[in-house]
Amino acid sequence: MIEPILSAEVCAAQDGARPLVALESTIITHGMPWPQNVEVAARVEQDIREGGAVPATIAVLEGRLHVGLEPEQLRALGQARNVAKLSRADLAACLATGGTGATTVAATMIAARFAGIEVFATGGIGGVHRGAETSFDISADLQELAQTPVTVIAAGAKAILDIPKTLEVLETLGVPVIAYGQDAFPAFWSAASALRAPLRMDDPATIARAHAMRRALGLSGGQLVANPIPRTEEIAAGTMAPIIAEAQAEADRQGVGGKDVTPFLLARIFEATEGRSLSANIALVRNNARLGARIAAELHEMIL
Ligand code: PSU
Ligand code: MN
Repeated sequence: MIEPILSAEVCAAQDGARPLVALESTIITHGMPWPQNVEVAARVEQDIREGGAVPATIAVLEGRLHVGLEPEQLRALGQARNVAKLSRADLAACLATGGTGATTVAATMIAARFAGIEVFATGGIGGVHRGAETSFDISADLQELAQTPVTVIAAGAKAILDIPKTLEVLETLGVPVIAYGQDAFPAFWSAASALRAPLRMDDPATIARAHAMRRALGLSGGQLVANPIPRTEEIAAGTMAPIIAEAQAEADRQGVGGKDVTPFLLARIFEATEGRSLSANIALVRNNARLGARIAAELHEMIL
């Protein structure tokens, strides 16, 4: 009943059976300012190609699910105003009403699975927000990781979240959290948080094998691969802490709630740090795309 629209290169990749890596679009529309968002989106797609896989950026355009965007569609989405942010709760409604929206980690996982894509690279995932004990603000991304079998590569979680609580919820939900190449769980702009990740793997082949093993066992849900930002690009946690606290205080003052919380905090932090947080953000997304391409290539080899 629903036929996704594939980009030309995704279409060719599926026919020729090449490895695919999904990319989300909320990071473009709600996660980074224009025009850098469009440049980064194109650059990240290119990183995946250079890593030997094919990028599939996911979005809903005028009521159609797109798996892979043509360059002009990507540019238009990055410039458009009032694009909806689509999580699990919103995806079907947007398709049913002919809307246009960008997919979060949760919705991108759903679309990727639907299109047969098992690896997805992004920047940071949603999680348990600070103050969740009173706000109950826990991202639908965590539930999605528990039920949809896609391996997600992210640079850990931003300190706008409560990282210990986020890890606790992931453990409760039975989601493997795998630090790549180190013991510590990474903290987005910083390569290491104070917490140890539950699992560690040092090469893409092992991550691909673990993904395939979950499938063989019939386990629902995906894996979270937490890939640290390159050390040369990181920003010390102490530099970001007051900026994040100020953004959070402003969100509380303005009574920001629901799905507006994360985009509000991200926009405030970008303003407050000028270029610095953005260049770190770009470096870590690209790093995740490159790792995603290698994992997808390994997984692809295993099924040949
Ligand atoms: N965290 C980031 N950058 C982002 C997001 C989260 O560091 O761009 C986006 C992702 O699309 C993620 C979504 O899936 O925000 C989570 O939103 P919420 O907290 O409302 O579930
Ligand atoms: Mn939320």
